[in-house]
Amino acid sequence: PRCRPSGFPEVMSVPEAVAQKHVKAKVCLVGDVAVGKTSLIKRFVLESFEDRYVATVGTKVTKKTVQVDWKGVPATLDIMVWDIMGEKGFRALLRDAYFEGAHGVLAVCDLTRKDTFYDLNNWVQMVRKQVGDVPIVFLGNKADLVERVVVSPEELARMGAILNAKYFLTSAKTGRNVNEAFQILADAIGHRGD
Ligand code: G3D
Ligand code: MG
Repeated sequence: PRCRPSGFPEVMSVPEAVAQKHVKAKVCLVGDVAVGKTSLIKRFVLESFEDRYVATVGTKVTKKTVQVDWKGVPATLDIMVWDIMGEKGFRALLRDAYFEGAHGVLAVCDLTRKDTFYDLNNWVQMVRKQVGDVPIVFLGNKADLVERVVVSPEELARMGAILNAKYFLTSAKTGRNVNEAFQILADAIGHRGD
C-alpha cells in the first residue's frame, strides 16, 4: 500500500484546481451600424477576421471562457457575448431582452467616423437606463486605418472619464487590444462578483 503520513485524511490531497469556481456573465456589445461589433466578437471568440460584411440578424450569442479573479478568488468565467444589429433606435421590445441581466458592456465606435464617437454617449445613457451601473468599456475600433482616423485617444479618454468607462484603441482586423479589452471588462465584472 502507498505510504501516507498518518493524520492526513485522503480528502486533503485533492488538488485545489478541481474545486475552482466556475461562473458565467452576460456581455453586450453596443454601438452604431458597421463600427465593427460583429468583427470584434469574431476576433475574440474565433480568432479570425473576414473582410466580407456579415450583418447580424436580430441578436446572436456566442461563448468564450477566460480566467478572472472573482471577488479575489481565481475563477473560470464563461462570457456569453451578445451581438445586435446596431440600428439607432432599435426596437424597445428587443432592447429590453437584449440588455436583460447584462453584467457588462462594450461600447464601440469607429475611429474613422466622428458621429459614431458622439453616439457613444447615447448608447451609455441607454445602457444605464436598462441595466444600471454595470462596467462599461469603450472601444475605438478600426485603429489599423491610421490615415483615416479622426477620433483622437484624448477625446476617447475624456469621454471615458466623464462617463466612467475605460477605453481601448482596437482593431478587429489586426487583433490589436481585442483580448485585452474583453479581459479588462471580465476583470471588472469579476471584481464586483454578482
Ligand atoms: P457591426 O457589427 O458593428 O455592424 P461589422 O460591424 O463587424 O459588421 O463591420 C462593418 C465593416 O467594418 C466590415 O467591412 C468590417 O470588415 C469592417 N471592420 C470591422 N472592424 C474593422 C477593423 O478593425 N478594421 C478595419 N479596417 N475594418 C473593420 P465591410 O467593408 O464589409 O463593410
Ligand atoms: Mg454586426
